[in-house]
Amino acid sequence: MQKLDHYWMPYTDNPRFKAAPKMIVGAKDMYYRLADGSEVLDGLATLWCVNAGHCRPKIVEAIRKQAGELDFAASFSTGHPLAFAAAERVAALAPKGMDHVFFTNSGSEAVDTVMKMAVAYHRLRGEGARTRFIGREKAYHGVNIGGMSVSGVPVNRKAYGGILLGGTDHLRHTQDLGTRAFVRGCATTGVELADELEQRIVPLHDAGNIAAVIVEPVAGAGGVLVPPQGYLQRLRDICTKHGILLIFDEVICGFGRLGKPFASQYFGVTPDMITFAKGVTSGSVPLGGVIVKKEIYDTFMQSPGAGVQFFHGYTYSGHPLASAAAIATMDTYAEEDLFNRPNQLAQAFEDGIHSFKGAPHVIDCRNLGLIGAIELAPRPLNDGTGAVAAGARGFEVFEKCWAKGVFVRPVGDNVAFCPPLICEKQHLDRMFSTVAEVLGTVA
Ligand code: PXG
Ligand code: PLP
Repeated sequence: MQKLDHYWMPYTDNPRFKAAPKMIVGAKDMYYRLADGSEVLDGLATLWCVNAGHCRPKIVEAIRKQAGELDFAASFSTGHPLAFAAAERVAALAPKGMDHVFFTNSGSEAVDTVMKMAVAYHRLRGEGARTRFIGREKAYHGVNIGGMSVSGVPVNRKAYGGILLGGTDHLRHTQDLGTRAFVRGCATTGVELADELEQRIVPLHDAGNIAAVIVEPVAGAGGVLVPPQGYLQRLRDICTKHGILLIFDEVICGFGRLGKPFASQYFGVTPDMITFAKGVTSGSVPLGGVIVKKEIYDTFMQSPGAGVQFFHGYTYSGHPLASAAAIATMDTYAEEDLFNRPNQLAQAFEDGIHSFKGAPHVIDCRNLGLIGAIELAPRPLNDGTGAVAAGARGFEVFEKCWAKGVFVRPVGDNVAFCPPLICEKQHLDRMFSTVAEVLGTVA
């Protein structure tokens, strides 16, 4: 029996895992392979990443080849062709006018990078007072200090209160179980929630002190919250009016999740900066980054004084293996027309998600493109105080589905669905029917 003591697992109940390990030893396309040879259907593209499916031949081959040819060359004052080629490919998919790409190794690094870029950009333009950031309740922007500070999932923040950035505020989230539960796609009500930016935030902080507003177009790890119709456009309009940068954190939405390369194109709203990660390599090698408008890049390049224009970068920014993986991943997306899969499967996916209306414990169903969630009422503790065991039902669904060979992710008491874009209707059917079976057994 392998020793499990030494690995401190991220975002995991370590003793619980180590007592009954869910150990994955291989993967192919839509499935994991476990040590006993059994298979588990991947209903969440692992961690919302593996959009092209697992171990796809072109991606595997590109990584193998690159490892033998150029294992590592840095991007600090030296370069290698693949990083430039990867940036060109990402820029080609990005919304029109967003054509410069800075690489990081993760989404968390992308978010802290975009925050530093935003502050430095304003400073270069003589607006050095613009240092505040506006995030949103229930947002997930990674775990580094900047991203955590603009995030809005309380459990991810509470232990670190003293080191959260001071200059932040949060818009309300857009969920309303009272009036907008069980809505298919974007709700027709709720656009006015964006007005909080202009009515409360701007007067309170003064526009001249605000660097940027950061939002996930569809919030992912906070429970899959779909924006009301017109909401993102209204945020865009208010930001433009007040000289505030708008950042879309597309770490989950990017690379085809909504049936377009980026959510920005799906919603027809162009931000100033986009963060991405995950799907850019279909999870095969860590990679993330920031895409910016030409005007932002040009402002840095035209900054006075010789030398480095942006004092920021990671040792592994633009790593050759990650660059090779990204190029092969984008080839795979294009060759298989995978960004169109959400459009082809949207109705089946939506019907599957909303078939849970009326199922035990289900208080909301939400979906857009190939991302969705059902929300369960938290389990009451029945101790006379009205307290609940938050997340217990969600976790039980995850464990029971795993035992039946289907992986879906609990985020609190939400059960999230985000299958690889290569999935077929039969995979959706299996995923939803397994969850339905399991829900009937959850106390
Ligand atoms: N922004 C968004 C919108 C994300 O979804 C990050 C930033 C951070 O990316 P990295 O690569 O640093 O993890 C994410 C990542 C979950 C879960 O609980 C979600 C994410 C990561 C890990 C777990 O479902 N999203
Ligand atoms: N800590 C030390 C001591 C380092 O030398 C470096 C990078 O040179 C870092 C942290 C940052 O590491 P990375 O560039 O991989 O983010």
